[in-house]
Amino acid sequence: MAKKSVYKDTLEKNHPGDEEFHQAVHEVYEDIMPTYKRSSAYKTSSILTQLMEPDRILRFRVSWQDDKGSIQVNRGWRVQYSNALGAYKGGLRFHPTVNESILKFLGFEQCFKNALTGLPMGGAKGGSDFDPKEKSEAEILRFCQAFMSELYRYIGPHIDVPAGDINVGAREIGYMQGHYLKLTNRWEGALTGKGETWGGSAGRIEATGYGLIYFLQNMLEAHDGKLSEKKILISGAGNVALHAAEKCLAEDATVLTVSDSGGTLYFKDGLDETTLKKIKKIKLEEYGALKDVKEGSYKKGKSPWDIADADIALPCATQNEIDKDAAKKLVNRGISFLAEGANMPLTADAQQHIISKGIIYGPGKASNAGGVAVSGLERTQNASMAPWTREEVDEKLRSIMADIHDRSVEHIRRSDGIYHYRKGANIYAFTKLADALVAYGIK
Ligand code: NDP
Ligand code: 2IT
Repeated sequence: MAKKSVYKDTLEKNHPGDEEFHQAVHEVYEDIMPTYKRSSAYKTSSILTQLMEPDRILRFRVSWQDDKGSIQVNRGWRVQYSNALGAYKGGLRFHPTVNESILKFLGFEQCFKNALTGLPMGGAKGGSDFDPKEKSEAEILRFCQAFMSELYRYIGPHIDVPAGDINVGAREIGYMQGHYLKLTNRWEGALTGKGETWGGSAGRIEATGYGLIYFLQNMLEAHDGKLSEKKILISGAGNVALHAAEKCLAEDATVLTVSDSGGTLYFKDGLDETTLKKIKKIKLEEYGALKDVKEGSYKKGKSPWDIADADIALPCATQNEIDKDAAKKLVNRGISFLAEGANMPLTADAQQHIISKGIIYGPGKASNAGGVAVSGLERTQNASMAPWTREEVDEKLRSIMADIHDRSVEHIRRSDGIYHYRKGANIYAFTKLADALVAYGIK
């Protein structure tokens, strides 16, 4: 009879059908099992079972009035996953696909990512199945206020500090911060990703994309490579993707693609700065679509991996956007490095495939941690009532990403000349979380 897994049955029993959550847990537990098994304290403290169960999940109804005067009802959540290493911290996502499985996977990942930053932050995620597409400004404002009317009870600078994620950017954070002020009358750092003139950190908007490129540069350097003149496929055309593209151009790399839910925009000779500015305006300020961009050639329904050969892939859209077939395409396109801007953009099969083919792989919990790291710096600035300059923040971001790179290789050796960053990052973060839980006795 097959040996029983120490955690799989509990995962099935307590989180039935939560595919994305199972996927995230399996990936981590596969890597950390030898570390876990070596420690009797981890076993006595039931660390695997503790980490599989969020501290709490808050779910609430969000009723709001549309422009026609009708009441619309959405579901809202905050998964406060673990505050073992600091107050709960993580983004809010507004997307019709949002459900508890996705938020649990994101909350779980966030605990490990935040541990890697070295800043005192626990992990959380939240959001709603609200679809902002085709909604008016007034509807977005009313929805954000209705959402905060529930969420404000559960957050605060020492409890839980939300930020943005898919479809939650500076505009939505502004509407929620305004309503938090109205409801609590307290000016405090209860949200990050605020605008620079109203309490936000310089550089937070760019931080995930820029941080991704800093991490990639560390990966390249560790393998005797460099970024300049490399050809890059980027998926997504949101906050993370477009700021990653911006930093690539600044480093003389060639960006061949960006994409959105409609298709991919391909630039045979590389995206230029003027066009990138136009795309940023259309996607980030006007909430438009890539199909309306005049420059480049638009490939409806296609992914970047369907289109061109390149050296590096940066998936920056959403979870599981790359399945095994797409991973095979990436291998055939000659990709030698892949760093994740999105959270879990590769299915388990896809990860296995690219790792087995020797592609050097930067897992999101390490490579996209720059956003939450600068959120951590925003909290410090809010708490000390002293803002820092863009240069100071950028220098700190570069140094945090270099530290995350080093932490991701601290517990591993090169195999066939390359680092298996996923394993190293998982072991480092797991050890930090597990040691805290052991130290607390029982929590
Ligand atoms: P945005 O909302 O700014 O952009 C998301 C982009 O991905 C858009 O181009 C969107 O297309 C596309 N997209 C989203 N969902 C889908 C889907 N189901 N299918 C196809 N395309 C999709 O979000 P962000 O850039 O902030 O986030 C992107 C990823 O990065 C997410 O995985 C997020 O969790 C992760 N992340 C974000 C951080 C942050 O600080 N913002 C930090 C760390 C990770 P369209 O415009 O057509 O909807
Ligand atoms: O996935 C992420 O790390 C984020 N969406 C950012 C979280 C944050 O608190 O800045």
